[in-house]
Amino acid sequence: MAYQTLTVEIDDYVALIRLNRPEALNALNSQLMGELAEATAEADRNEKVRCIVLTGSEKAFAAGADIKEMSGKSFVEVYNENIFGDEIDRITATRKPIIAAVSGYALGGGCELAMACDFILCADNAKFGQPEINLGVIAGIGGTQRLTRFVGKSKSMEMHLTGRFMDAAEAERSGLVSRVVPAAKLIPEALATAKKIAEKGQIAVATAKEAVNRAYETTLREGVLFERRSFQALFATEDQKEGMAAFLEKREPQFRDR
Ligand code: CO8
Repeated sequence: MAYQTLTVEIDDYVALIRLNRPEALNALNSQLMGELAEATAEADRNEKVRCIVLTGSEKAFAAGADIKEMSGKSFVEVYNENIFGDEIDRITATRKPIIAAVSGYALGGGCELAMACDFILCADNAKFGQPEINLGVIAGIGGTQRLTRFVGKSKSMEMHLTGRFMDAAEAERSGLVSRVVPAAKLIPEALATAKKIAEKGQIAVATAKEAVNRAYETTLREGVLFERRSFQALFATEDQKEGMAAFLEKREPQFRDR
C-alpha cells in the first residue's frame, strides 16, 4: 500500500518505516497515525518481514502530536474520536518486534510512540521529553505510565511536571534506551540489530517479546508462571531441537520457524 506520511522499505526480512512529515518535524496527525497503524499491521502480515525498525529524520523522530490539528478540539470531540487511542493499541498489538531508532526530538506523543515500541536505540543527538504541560495538557498515549515504568517515578514525575528534555546520555543511564550510537550510524546499527533478530527462530522471538511485555502488565508471580509455561511450550518446536542440536554439534542453527 502507498502511504503519504511515511515510507516503507523491506530488505532482508526487515521493514524500515520512516515517518515523513518534515515540514512539521514528523508531528503525529491523524493521517500519519492511521497510516502507521496500517503499515505495522501490514508488516505483521507480510511473510517477508520478521522485524520492524521505526524511525524519523535526523532532526526529529517525532516532535509530538500535531498541535495545529488538535488545538481547536472540544472535550466531546477528543473523547468521541478517542484520538490516537485505537492507533497506538494497534501498533502495540504488533506481534513482530519493533525497534524505535530515535534521532533528534522524540517529544510528547513522539516519546510515547518510541516507548510503545519494543526497545529504543538512539542517536547521540536524541532528545526525549513530555512537554505537554507547557500546552496546558498532559501526555495522552501512554507517557505517564510507560516513562514511569522505564525511568522510575522521580525522573518521570519531574519530566512530566517541568517539561524538560532528557539527552541521549541521560536516557541510556536511566534505562529509557537500550543503547546510544553516533547519529550517522543509527540506521545501519538499527538495521543490523533487526537483522540479528530476523535470523533467530521466530516462534522463540514472538514468545520472548510476549513474555518480556508481561513484566509490565502483570504481577511477578503471574509473569514468572507465564514465562515458565512459554519456555516449556517451546520444547514442542522443531526450532528447539535444532537450536540445541546445533550447539552440541558446534555448528550454526538452521531455524525453520516450526
Ligand atoms: N505539532 C505541529 N507542528 C509542529 C510540532 C507539533 N508538535 N512541532 C513542530 N512543529 C512545526 C512547527 O510549527 C514548525 O512549522 P512552521 O515552520 O510551519 O512554523 C516546524 O515544525 C519546525 O518547528 P520549529 O520551527 O519550532 O523548530 P525548532 O527547531 O525551532 O524547534 C522543537 C523544535 C523544540 C521540537 C519545537 O518545534 C517544539 O517545541 N515543538 C513542539 C513540541 C511539543 O510540545 N510536543 C508535544 C505536543 S502535544 C502531544 O504530543 C500530546 C501527546 C498525546 C496525544 C494524545 C492524542 C492526541
